[in-house]
Amino acid sequence: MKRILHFGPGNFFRAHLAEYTQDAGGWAITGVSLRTATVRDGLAAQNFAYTLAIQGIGYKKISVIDRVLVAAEEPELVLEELTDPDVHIISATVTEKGYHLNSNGSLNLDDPEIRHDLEGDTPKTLIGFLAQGLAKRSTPVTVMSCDNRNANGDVLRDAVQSFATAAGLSIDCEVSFPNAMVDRITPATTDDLRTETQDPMAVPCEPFKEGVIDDLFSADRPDWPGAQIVSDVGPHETRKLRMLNGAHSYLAYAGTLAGHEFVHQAIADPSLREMAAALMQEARETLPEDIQDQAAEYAKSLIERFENPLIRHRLRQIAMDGSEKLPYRILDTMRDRIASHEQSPALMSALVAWLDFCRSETAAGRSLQDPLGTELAKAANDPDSKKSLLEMIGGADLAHLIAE
Ligand code: CS2
Repeated sequence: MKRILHFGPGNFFRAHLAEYTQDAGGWAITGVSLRTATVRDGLAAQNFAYTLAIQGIGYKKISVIDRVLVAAEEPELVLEELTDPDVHIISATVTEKGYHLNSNGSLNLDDPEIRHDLEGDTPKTLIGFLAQGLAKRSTPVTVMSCDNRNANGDVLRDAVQSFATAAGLSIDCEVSFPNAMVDRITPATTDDLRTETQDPMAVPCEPFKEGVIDDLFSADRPDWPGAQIVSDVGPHETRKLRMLNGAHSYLAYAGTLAGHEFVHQAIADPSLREMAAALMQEARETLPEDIQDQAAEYAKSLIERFENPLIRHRLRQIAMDGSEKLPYRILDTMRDRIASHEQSPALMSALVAWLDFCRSETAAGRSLQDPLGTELAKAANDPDSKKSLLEMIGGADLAHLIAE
């Protein structure tokens, strides 16, 4: 049977690519957890099947995954899978920080985990595994990033290539890295859901889902029902990252500061709602003209999706890893607007909300859940914390716009 080898079999993947692939039929998925055995052990205890709890619609059994490997325990097996001719797609949802990039989007060769992978025999990171595995592979394969990043496929291709160059590896098999835009709001599983479904591995998600992928497959792919295979994902990706994720990040920081816990509570707060809608409008105006009209409907539907009280999406879950998310959710949008001489009051409030969030969490003695957490907390204590914090996310050029 044809296979997808997927790195990062967490909730988002289990609510998105896994369901799409099951619906396509005829394919199986091997999951790879890089570090912990939690997902493998949980799924193995129930023959790898789990309940997708589509909030407001019902339950669906997903049984397309038939194996999960834990890279930290069995790296050799993972490397073997990477060369398996039955594997036609290697996909990944390892979150933004799983790519170990610099703020300019290139691979951070000084990152301790990347250094480990360059120096040792057995890798720990997605990038290390891909470079080593592809160097040993001889049949064509598609490597598909499903993480929230601009040009996620291009970025992954460049990161793998720089790793290979630094490690003296040569990748000779035919391989493509399509860009992909993936969307489905998928919060963390709660104990209530586990009890309600009698399934410790259940995954909650909203009914809406969207997947748009570049038509750039080096090997076979499932016929994913509803997915759009297009010649350029770029505009779809920018729409989603700037409008949905940008507004999400604003609500996460401003909403937490205002004392809310969930997205549906923050969006019901009139001043936050108004600002989130204004941010979507500012983001929308930076999109290519041919999708601006469609984006007006999209903004309306986003507000409705955020309002859904059944999706108990914690603001603090979205607030995590801001240093990785803000550059392309907020900063790039602001820069595009500056270039066309437009003001960005709503995007600015999102940035200020992040600055205030970093400062107030640090003042309260809570650590920031962010790969740069320690450095951000230090910067938050600086007398000129605005400048120091913005510098850390590559946003020093925008500091003069923010009054204190
Ligand atoms: C969220 C996303 O956690 C976050 O940062 O903005 O996970 C969001 O829910 C998804 O991108 C929706 O597709």
